[in-house]
Amino acid sequence: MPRILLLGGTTEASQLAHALAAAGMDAVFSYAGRTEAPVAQPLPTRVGGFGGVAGLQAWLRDQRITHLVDATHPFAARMSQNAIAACAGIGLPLVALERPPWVPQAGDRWQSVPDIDAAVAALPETPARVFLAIGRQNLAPFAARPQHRYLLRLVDAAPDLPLPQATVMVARGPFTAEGDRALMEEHGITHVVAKNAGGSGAAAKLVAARALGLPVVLIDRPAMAARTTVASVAEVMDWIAAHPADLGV
Ligand code: 3Y8
Ligand code: NAP
Repeated sequence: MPRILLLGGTTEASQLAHALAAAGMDAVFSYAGRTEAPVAQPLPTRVGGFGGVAGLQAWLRDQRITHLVDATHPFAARMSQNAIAACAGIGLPLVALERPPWVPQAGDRWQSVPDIDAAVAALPETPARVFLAIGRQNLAPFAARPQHRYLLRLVDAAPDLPLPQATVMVARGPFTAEGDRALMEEHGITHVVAKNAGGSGAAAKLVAARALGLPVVLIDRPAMAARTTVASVAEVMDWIAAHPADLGV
């Protein structure tokens, strides 16, 4: 009987949680605890870190987990690397549910950059009005460019932000292109900075930027070690079926 750990925090993870619950599977959903009130899931849910690779391995053993599904965000690189190392160390099957990166379409004015620091360097010297829709964890490097007016969108209100000219919008995705276009027009946005998250939940600002003819600084996702990866909930369900739990070991 499979017992699955689902590392969540994305739209696809929530979709998979519903599929596992509907199938009556024995599964545990895991959040990092980054937000005050994460969306409730239809599975037993744990919140918080495991304590690195060793902590994850101990938890997997104690909980008699037979399969690990990593459905975390493409920028949750440390969690994914830890899952790869933990599962390799104890011979546990691992699959990643990962959405493909966004690719530019006609009308897109994207500048792809490898990381946050390159995104900061890509902004102009002259003061701009920047929609910084990358969450809260990576704001500090932008303090090197205090001349810009930043519009920040965060899941939870955050005290003492590192940016002198920042307007904060507290909102949780998924977002709509119409809503993001209105927001960007209202704030006279001249530049958008985003992570190449893929998926549908964060794509709205790219559609809005295209419609408004705005430049987008798009941060490539971090490199990831080799692992089995699928792109749909159905493929995860097939993978679980194709990897029966070792009987009694
Ligand atoms: C805690 C769980 C679901 C999952 C929904 C997806 C879509 C909406 C869009 C913008 C971009 C951003 C951010 C974003 C989106 C989905 C998905 C996605 C981007 C929640 C959630 C958790 C988090 C953590 C949060 C980070 C932040 C990133 C905001 C829940 C709502 C910018 C990523 O304030 C903070 O500290 C926020 C931290 C990590 C990135 C960062 O580095 O700051 N996600 N987001 C998860 C946990 O504790 O394990 O609270 O319900 C989940 C979702 N956020 O069930 O439908 O699948 O991508 N999340 C990015 O893509 O750039 C917002 O504003 O346009
Ligand atoms: P990260 O930097 O890769 O992970 C840092 C540490 O946080 C991990 O080593 C682990 O702690 C803990 N952690 C991360 N995800 C976890 C999970 N699902 N369950 C339990 N512990 C977790 O992660 P992050 O980028 O901060 O992302 C945190 C969460 O937000 C993830 O669930 C991710 O899917 C979600 N999210 C992130 C982004 C983003 O842009 N980064 C966007 C949308 C959603 P230990 O080492 O102690 O185990």
